[in-house]
Amino acid sequence: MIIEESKRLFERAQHSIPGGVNSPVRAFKSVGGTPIFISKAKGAYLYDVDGNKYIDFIASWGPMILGHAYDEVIEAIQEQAVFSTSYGAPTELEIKMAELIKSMVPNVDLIRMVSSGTEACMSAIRVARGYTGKNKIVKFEGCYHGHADSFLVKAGSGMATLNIQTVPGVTGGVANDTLTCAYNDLDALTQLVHLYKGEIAAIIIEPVVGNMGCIIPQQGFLEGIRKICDEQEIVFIFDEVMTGFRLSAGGAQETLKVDADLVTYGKVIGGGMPVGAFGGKRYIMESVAPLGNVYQAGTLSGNPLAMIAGYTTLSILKNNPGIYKELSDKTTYLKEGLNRVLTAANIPFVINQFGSMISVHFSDHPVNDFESAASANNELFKKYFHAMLNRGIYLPPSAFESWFLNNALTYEDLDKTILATEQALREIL
Ligand code: KE4
Repeated sequence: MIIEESKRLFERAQHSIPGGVNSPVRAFKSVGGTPIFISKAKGAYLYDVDGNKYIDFIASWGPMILGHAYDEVIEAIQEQAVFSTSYGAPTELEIKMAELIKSMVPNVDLIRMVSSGTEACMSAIRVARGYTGKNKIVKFEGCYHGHADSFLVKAGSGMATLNIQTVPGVTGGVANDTLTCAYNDLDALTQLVHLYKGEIAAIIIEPVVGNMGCIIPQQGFLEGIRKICDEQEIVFIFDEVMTGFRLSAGGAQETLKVDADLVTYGKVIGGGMPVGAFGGKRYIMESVAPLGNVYQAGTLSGNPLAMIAGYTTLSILKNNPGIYKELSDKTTYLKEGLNRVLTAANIPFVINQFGSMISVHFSDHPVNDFESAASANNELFKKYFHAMLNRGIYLPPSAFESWFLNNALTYEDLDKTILATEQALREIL
């Protein structure tokens, strides 16, 4: 693969942008090599600045569930743009968006638009603290809820990728109010909640994890947290930035049949434009300004261009629920093919899949929490990543990320990915 122009651009970028990228996971720092600079994308394919074509398994880290440059979405953005890109005043489009979301997901009476998943999660935590009058939150090791200070404690995604365990600039005061516990360990959580009885405002979780690779909640885990939150008057927050509108129209609440008190969204909700949202039960959301005193705001929140991209994307998903079965079937087909070639290579591996989320771990043990994800052979993953990239398959550049399928992928693309894996394993083992 010739990537001379990407190399030139990466060198130039580092003179003006920290690390040459606007988000650390894009820098290939954990897998090594030069990040690929993209020139355009269509459907399931990315095209880099050297003219190379890739089958895309990142989908912009989740948003591009319909595939890139989906005609209806692009046309909607083009039509809206001529009426200006932002007003800073309410519009009917924001009401339609809120009503559409409420028609798709359970337990959301009121919802507030923001511009990123970080903002959504940061705001949800503040609402939980303001509503309960309690300070501490619980997050799970390896889960990632964006880069707000409270969450940068034993987080996944880029922090795990770069092995950053504590972040300079996050004060001890903030970190002390963030308690952590291993994912899938209900006993440890029960003890933690007992130890801090009366102090915990919220428990926030990725109901299906994407930021340690894909990790699935064990039977009874989420239900057990729901029970603890009911008994201890703790706000249960589902961070559905990844799972929302991806696992099903109703997201993880619908798919896993567990109710959250507050839910956060991002990624798919904006169809690739900057949109996040937090919402939930009216008696909690009524704390949010200007109704209540929990202040939260945003210049570009609900701007018409982002709204029309999200509204069009969600409408397509709502009106074509078969997309979810198509995506899940394609992911299962991919899993079965990868399972076949990885078994034939006679190496330890685990494939975790849930709906259209999937990850491959070179591990001789189950991967069901951060410790087991971190103890996999991630050096081998780095070699696998590059061997696949050189064959035109663009995987997430980290073992601590879920792969995301988009519905523009064909079974021929999946066969190419399975064959590339077989060839890559011959090369690297
Ligand atoms: P953003 O602020 O990046 O829109 O969303 C933060 C966030 C919150 N919650 C979950 C479950 C998330 O996965 C994310 C962001 N995910 C990462 C990838 N794992 C975004 C990619 C990046 O950081 O560039």
